[in-house]
Amino acid sequence: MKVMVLGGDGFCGWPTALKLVNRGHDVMIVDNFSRRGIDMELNSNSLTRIADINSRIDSANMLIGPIDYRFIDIAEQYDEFKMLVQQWQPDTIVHFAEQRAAPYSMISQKERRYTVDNNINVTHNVLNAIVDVDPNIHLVHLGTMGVYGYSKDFGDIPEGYLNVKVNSTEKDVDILYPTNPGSVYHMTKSMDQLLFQFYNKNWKLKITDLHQGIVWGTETEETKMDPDLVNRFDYDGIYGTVLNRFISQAAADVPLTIYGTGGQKRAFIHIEDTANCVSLAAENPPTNTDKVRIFNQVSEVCTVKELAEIISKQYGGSIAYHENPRKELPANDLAVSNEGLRSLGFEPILLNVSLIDDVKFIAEKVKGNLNKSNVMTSPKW
Ligand code: USQ
Repeated sequence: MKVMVLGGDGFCGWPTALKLVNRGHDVMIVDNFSRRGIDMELNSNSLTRIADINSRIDSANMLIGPIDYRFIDIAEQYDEFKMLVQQWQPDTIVHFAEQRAAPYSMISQKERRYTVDNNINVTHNVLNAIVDVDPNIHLVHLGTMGVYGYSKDFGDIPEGYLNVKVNSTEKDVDILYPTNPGSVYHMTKSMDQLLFQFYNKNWKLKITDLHQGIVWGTETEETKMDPDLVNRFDYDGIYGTVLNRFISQAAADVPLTIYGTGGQKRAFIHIEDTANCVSLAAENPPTNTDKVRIFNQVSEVCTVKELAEIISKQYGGSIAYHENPRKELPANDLAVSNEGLRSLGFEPILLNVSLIDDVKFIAEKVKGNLNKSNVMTSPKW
């Protein structure tokens, strides 16, 4: 299969592109390196050293299989992107090309507008290129659990659609789950859903939207193969996700930073599973186009406090409670279905001490790169 991976230089995109190559697919990465640019803008850095794209591509071609890349800013360069799709003729487009940090999207009007302009334009341009070039291309999009909000107000979180009974007609219908985003970033993923719904209704596009939980870990089978294939590891207050932050904090003797009570329950997934789940979704396109196919890409749920306690018990680090910079429930219950991906063969990797040990090992090796002044950089909203 020919798979185009948009945003294939990023934290989830790169290991997924490598996984797809390793599973025998022909891969083309399209990226504008905005994530690398934001590192410079924020004066932040990946804990691991990440090779430039040419070295990454050379190493992957030598050790794994056929992979190429093109520099295109899809939000701004529609014609160039459409021409590439026309020339390269992908069977599947995997779309990671969005600004993905909630804190970044809440810094100021500049970042709020960038996040909306970039994310919505990229999604809309990709949909248009598919309509214009070949409506049979399967689009696999990386969405987020954050579109649902994090509560049990409507019971366990289903996969995209909520079954409701309409009072006036007493009919049962499936509606797109009412969105409840907690940041401008999460709001853009909620808006993506409407774009998908319309393009599916009007042009019968084949779309899979993967609502992913919080990713942890940094390495996959493929990124371990060569220093030039190493993945990023964010620890800062803007791009670092909570468990990776705790692990790197424990390695660098920084007290673990719980925001608020730590009662926030979230869904988690290991980076290896991200790559595997996207591959499964790409290899098993929807068999009908009656509606957008939505899967929850998550392994398990856990509170922030539980995570901190696991890390602190294992590695002896202390815990510090900080005033929560975010507007979110101080504590919540959450239960999530992941039946769709399981039905395709997904067997989740669960949080376990040996895996956390692996990540801690890396964090230990590179802890010299941790800039303590980047740990508490989240904006308040
Ligand atoms: N948190 C802490 N301490 C920290 C950092 C975070 O207590 O040092 C708490 C936050 O307040 C929040 C939870 O941990 O309640 C998760 O925060 P996070 O920064 O790990 O994750 P989030 O901002 O929700 O975003 C991440 C990814 C995003 C993805 C989302 C999936 O950056 O791309 O869409 O996870 S989900 O959270 O399921 O919506």
